[in-house]
Amino acid sequence: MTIVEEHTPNPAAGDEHRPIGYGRLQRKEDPRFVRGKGHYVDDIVLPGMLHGAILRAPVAHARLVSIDTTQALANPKVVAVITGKDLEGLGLAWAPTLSYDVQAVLVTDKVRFQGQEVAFVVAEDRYAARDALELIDVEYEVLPPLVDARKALDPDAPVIRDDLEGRTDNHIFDWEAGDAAETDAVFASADVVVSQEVVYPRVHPAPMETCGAVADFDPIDGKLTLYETSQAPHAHRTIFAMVAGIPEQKIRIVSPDIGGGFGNKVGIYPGYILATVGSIVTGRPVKWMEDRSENLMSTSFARDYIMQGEIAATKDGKILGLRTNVLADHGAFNATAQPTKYPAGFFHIFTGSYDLQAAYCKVTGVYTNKAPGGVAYACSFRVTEAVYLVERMVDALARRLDMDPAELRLKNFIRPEQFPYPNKTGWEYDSGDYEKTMRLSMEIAGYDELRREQEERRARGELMGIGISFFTETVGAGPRKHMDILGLGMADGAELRVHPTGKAVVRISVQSQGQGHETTFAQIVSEELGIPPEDIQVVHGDTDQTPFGLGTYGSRSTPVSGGAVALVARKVREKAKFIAAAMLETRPEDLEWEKGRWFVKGDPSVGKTMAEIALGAVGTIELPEGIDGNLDAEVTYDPPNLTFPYGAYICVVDVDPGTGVVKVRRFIAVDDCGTRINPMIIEGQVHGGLTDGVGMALMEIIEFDEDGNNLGGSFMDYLIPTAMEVPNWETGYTVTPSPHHPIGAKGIGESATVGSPPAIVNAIIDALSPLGVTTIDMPCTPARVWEAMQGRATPPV
Ligand code: MCN
Ligand code: CUN
Repeated sequence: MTIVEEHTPNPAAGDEHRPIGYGRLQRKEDPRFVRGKGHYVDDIVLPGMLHGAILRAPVAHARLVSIDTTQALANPKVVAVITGKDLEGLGLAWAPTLSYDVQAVLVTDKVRFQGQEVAFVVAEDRYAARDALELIDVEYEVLPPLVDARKALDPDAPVIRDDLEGRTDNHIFDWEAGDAAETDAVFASADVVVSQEVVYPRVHPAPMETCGAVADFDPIDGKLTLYETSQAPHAHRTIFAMVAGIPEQKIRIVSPDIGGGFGNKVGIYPGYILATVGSIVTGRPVKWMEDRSENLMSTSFARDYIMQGEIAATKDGKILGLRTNVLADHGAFNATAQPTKYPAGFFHIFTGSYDLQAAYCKVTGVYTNKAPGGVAYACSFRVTEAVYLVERMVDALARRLDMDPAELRLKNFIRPEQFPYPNKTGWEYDSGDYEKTMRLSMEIAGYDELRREQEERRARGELMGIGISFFTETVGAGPRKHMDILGLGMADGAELRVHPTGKAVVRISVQSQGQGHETTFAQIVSEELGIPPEDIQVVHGDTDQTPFGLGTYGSRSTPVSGGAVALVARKVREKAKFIAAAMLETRPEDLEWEKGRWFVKGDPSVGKTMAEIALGAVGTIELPEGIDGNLDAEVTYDPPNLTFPYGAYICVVDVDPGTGVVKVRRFIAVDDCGTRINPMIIEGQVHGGLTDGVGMALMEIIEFDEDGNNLGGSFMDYLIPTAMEVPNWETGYTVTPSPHHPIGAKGIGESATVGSPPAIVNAIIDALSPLGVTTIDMPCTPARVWEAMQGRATPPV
């Protein structure tokens, strides 16, 4: 692993002791994780706890004729069986999705995807619950399934959502961004137009820990404690209160340690609601935990975008415009988690990192007989699809113009002086120096040398490819006037208290699934207050203990909650100034701050440290008017804009001419996420994301056969990468702070997943180009690569 340090820490300046940026502070959470002492939902065992299991539909589309639960109920270990009819009685058969659609909690009328929830058994143990599923007798009338989005709008397509009044087709929405007429004019004036269909297949985030919940409803005081695998506990609580009618103060949602989320744990699944109903009905706690197949077949998928891309340019390689028409397969219920204003997420960042004259996109969403959810899998709200499209199109253009793809990108980048840059579809990019990052990545790769090596190998008949991707992301949703989930605006709270002994606790509204928040958020407070990170406890994941906020997804924790934490620390610092002034019997305006202490201007020896002030705050001195005796503060941070991290990725592949097996030989990733809080954690995020990228580019896909059967329902079929398939990552970085973020940080959690697939696929196409290959769809399995090498499935560009 190579890390090219852009600026080397300078120990003489005390850099390595600074909490932010330089120090490779070890993660505070790891001592418990590496010893197997993490505390996950499935570790929770409550007195008298029962276990729930879900009966799932074996077919994709069918009318429910009847359910007979008599035999299951006769089993002595079974405590309750809940069906859609029972939920109808409670008004809970359907629940709102995060996109203002509704989803069946349990089927009442019709099965709409394979694996859909049909009944819920509550039993004394997990095995009894599972076994009892087989005792439920269900009669289905099978209907023709629709699993091909391209056929969803055909007049003879089966109508999936006949539950929605007046619905006669499978159309969900049409959404557009950019100026169509202006884009048409630019395309008409261009020397070159390249068109290509680019498909991002359905994939699944597949976190190590599946989804689950333990519901504990106390019938005496009416309080529901719900332990859940949730990336957004506060949003879940509010939505639960609205849907279930339980008063919000009587709901406590706890998300303990989470074994990976990757977007899979943003939504509210029927299982969470069923565990709750199970607990209310039985008066005992109920645990429900998915198995792997349930997770892969029934919870939030990602992508499933069919994109018709067009790029226009002058003959010397100045890109003029981009145009695209997208068919978005949303499955049986529109349940994508994204801001209401943006049914296609942030896909309209598809103008990428380039200075264009015009751009236009249209996205059409359709229903199919597939599991709902969507967006999830380190996607930054569809930025993944956008980046994949533009980076594939730029490479296609380079091939058409016979230009080097790096040179073409360098020629078209938005220049540093153009920031803040308003793009053609409505975003304002905050900051960037793309050329610098691209050149650093080329330097680490030894780009020119690689091209020479490629020529030599080609002469010997070897298939070596070099692929580039340069991406810009939109992460850190808010501001809340533009971004919401079900009307809840995207902002985050933080509460900070410095205890009398100078130790601190910061309470945040976002939720780690492995990203290391307990460490990095302590580092932010430490940077602002001078308290060592190990003396700062970060509390998250419990709605009874933390302030309201919208949670973790779209790499928004650092951009939004990180901003809140920096600001709340500054507020505490300000309050400390007044207390210090009282202690020093001077005026606050006569004090000056240096790391960890307020001192008298011009007399640095007279001052008070944070710990002294904290003790003073609860002591006996007379405090100034308006200052109460606690060193604490709270804020809600509504960010003025998103942050726009970016990166330059270069991938080198070798394709075996005999088998079509792709080997990723090298991968160079240079990221810019603004101010870097913890370089080690950032590197870990990048390594993980790059591994995701190898998975999606080479092996991951959820496919369906024509009967609607999900063919990716286990890890035997849905392949994920192992150490065998990944190279030794070579990472580097540049630092271009966000001008509007309190500490200049941008998000990093999804960058590598977003940025790496196009680099890998571009490298594969580059490797195969001597054979006339111009396009290939993911995943580039040996079979698909082989097909392409035989000249099939690859239309001319
Ligand atoms: N960080 C930093 N300096 C920066 C930016 C980030 O040190 N300039 C640190 C953060 O403080 C945090 C980590 O890097 O500890 C990731 O931060 P951020 O980019 O803010 O992303 P979030 O914390 O909001 O995490 C969400 C993001 C998403 S949306 C997915 S999907 C994903 C990802 O994180 N899921 C993950 N990375 C994951 N990593 C793990 N281990 N598990 C998941 O489920
Ligand atoms: Cu889209 S996956 Mo992350 O935003 O939780």
